[in-house]
Amino acid sequence: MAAQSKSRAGELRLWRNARLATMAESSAGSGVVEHGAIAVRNGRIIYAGPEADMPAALSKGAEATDCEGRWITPGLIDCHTHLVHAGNRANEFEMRLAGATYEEVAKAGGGIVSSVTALRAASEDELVAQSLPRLDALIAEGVTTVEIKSGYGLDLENEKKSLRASRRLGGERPVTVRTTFLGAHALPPEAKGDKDAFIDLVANEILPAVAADGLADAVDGFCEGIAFWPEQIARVFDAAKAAGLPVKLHADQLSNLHGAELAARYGALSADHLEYTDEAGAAAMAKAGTMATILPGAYYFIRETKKPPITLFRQHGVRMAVATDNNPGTSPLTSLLLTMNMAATLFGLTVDECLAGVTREAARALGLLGQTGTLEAGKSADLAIWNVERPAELVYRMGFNPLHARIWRGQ
Ligand code: DI6
Ligand code: FE
Repeated sequence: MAAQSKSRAGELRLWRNARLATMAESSAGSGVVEHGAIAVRNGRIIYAGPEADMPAALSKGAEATDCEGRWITPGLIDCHTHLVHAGNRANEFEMRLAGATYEEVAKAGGGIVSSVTALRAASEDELVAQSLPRLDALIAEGVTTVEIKSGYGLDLENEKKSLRASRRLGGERPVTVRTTFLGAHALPPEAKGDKDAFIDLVANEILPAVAADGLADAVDGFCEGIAFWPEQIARVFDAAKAAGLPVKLHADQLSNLHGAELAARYGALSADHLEYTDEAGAAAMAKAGTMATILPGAYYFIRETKKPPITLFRQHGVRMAVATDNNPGTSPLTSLLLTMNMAATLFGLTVDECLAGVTREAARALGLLGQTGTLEAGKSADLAIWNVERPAELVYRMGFNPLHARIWRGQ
């Protein structure tokens, strides 16, 4: 990797003597190429396949890197995070370990509202500074694309601040950031218990303003008894449609409010969590092409016992992505590698499902499959190069990072 500093965007670059897990849809399993090479020009893959079959013209004059037999996967994609937040809730964690209930924690000023208070008090610069170490932890494990939600601002000014901070993170580091507006996340204190009035504010004022400023790539909501009812989420989704933004949903995490069907009805990119989703929900998602985003970190951290219906998703052909759900309350997790291990160990996903879940399927869940997520000609050269004997090791280990190098858009 010595020649990296000399490279320029317009130059032809080559990674050779590598083993590839292309994750291409057309291939079986992980799309393994044993003696592989990847050629890149202007930040795009122009060839990925057997080194012996590569057109000779592609290697002429190329700046070549000998990968010494290492594995290359697509750069990892974390398609569901609340990474931009202020402070943390370790105190709440400690209280719960000491036996406090959620209500007691909430009464002591804990819960989601404490994160809202902290975010409102933080400047945009502080938010960026506090969020960078979390982003860096993801990047250190080969992440090249990350989705970041708002939802701790809960008024126009603070939601915009949160989304601007997310966009800025993409300028601070070599990583693709996609932002999601999650105004319907929780009820802020000033709403005084009036969920309908707050949803009106989100749908009629905050969302259109955020969309007009180009601050959001998608719209999300939290459909749950402790958050918002399906009819309320539907009003937010109608506003998203009017603004031309795709939707996704926190659905059926703690109870079955038929969030999966709601997401499907709106043609959502994904429905996420899904622990309490039933067969009708899985069938509706399959029919609509709405994906499942599996979030084992939150399941683990809140010690949930009901698992998402993975078998039903497979039977109905619902595609599955896997993500950290990084957030201060229910998933303070910044390792996509550990998340894969959890998805396999806790939910029984196969190695191929885990790897696809953080690459190809995560790209699909963000509407980015045309740009990234697999090692195929035409895509952005987002690569992760690993010191492993086989890709299964990426899922198998816990708390070990075998990343050798990470390439984002060819650099
Ligand atoms: N589901 C969750 O698990 C988190 N948000 C959501 O919609 C919780 C976020 C928090 O407690 O801060
Ligand atoms: Fe979440």
